[in-house]
Amino acid sequence: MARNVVVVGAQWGDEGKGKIVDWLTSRVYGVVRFNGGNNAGHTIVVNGNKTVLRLIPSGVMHPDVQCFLGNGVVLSPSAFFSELDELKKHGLDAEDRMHVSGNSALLMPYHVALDHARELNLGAKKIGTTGRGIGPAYEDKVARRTVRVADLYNEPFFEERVRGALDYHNFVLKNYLHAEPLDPQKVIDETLAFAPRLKPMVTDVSHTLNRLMAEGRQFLFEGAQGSMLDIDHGTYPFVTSSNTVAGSATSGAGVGPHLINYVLGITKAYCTRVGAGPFPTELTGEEGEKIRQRGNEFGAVTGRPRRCGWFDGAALRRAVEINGLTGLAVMKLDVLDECDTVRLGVGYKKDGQALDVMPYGAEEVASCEVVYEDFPGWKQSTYGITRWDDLPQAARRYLERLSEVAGCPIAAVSTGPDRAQTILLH
Ligand code: 2SA
Ligand code: MG
Repeated sequence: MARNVVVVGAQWGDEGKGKIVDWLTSRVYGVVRFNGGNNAGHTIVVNGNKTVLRLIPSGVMHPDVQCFLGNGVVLSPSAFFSELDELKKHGLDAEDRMHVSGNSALLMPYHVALDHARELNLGAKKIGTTGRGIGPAYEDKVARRTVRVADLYNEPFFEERVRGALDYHNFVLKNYLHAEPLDPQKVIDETLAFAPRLKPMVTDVSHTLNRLMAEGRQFLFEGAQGSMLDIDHGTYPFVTSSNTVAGSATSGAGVGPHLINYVLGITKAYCTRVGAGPFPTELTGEEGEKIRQRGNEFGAVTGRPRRCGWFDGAALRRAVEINGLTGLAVMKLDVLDECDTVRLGVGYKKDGQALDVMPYGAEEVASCEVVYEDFPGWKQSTYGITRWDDLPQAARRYLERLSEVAGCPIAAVSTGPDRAQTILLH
């Protein structure tokens, strides 16, 4: 595979990016996070102990790999350090391999308070956020009201900015959201307490990456969430608050698009979503429950059961276009092993019109009807298969059609959680 690779989720998140990133990391010098914050999550096993990575790039498991958090990330210092401490507790000290952009917006305690209060106020109309303050943190950044990592080292400026932001947010919390306001001094003191520990990691990530790439070092850009949660291209307003598409690897890390050589889209052989919003191929009955149990589909950060359904070709075609996917990694094929029939969404119908790509906007998507093609189940185990030719013929047919509908070649198929349980195609 090519030098610098961007890995993105091609669905609604939780496609299994962690496994692929971990697997590709052995070839690279560094792994870069460029969007989102501690709303991402995947479970890893460190020295036999299960732990969840949220903010720290999945590549951290490889002992020599450098980890970068680019300017596009919203950084909660408390979440960041508790994650580092958790890793350390399990025998992985990764602190000296962390590089954090001074331009990253800080995710502050008031962002978390706002996220919670808003969801409560929305009631039945809530987005189903992860409650980590991600939306409010990005809002502050775009409103030019935020504090950034580098501001921690200019205390008078930091204080003034936090007081200014809290003046505004406390008013909203108290009068509009009927929630408790926060004490500015407490927020300032608590956040500044993280500054000394963070200092050695603060870097000009953009310049560092450019320099190292010019020296021929290879990097992997690890996207968080999925394409259908992209703030612009996703099922708005049921989306996250950052751009999750591959293009944001460049703006969120400060490198040019010419430095990206391959865009790998991760998709499951079926589909899941957490939180509210349209999901045309959703299975609400027993069949969905079977996939949830077999696929262990529960959120890594919040533990929420994920909604499960069939593969959605119209959504994937959209993902192929908005990311410019070079190849697909199809994950968790084995979860479908026991299905009598496997259904593949090949497009939508809306008002009698055929659509081959998911339309924009939640309302539009919700009004679509899915067009399916049915495939006979293979009814045999694909678990752990490592060669394409060893797959049952029915499974190969299904995957070939999936690739055709998506409009993108399959680069890899995953048949189990282990690194080795992977079929490589090119
Ligand atoms: P937010 O918190 O503002 O980003 O939520 C907005 C929407 O984005 C969805 N979202 C996610 N969907 C799937 N996985 C995510 N990360 C965790 C994981 C989720 C978890 O990897 O398992 O543990 O529940 C993630 N992060 C955000 C979210 O559900 C909202 O629909
Ligand atoms: Mg996840």
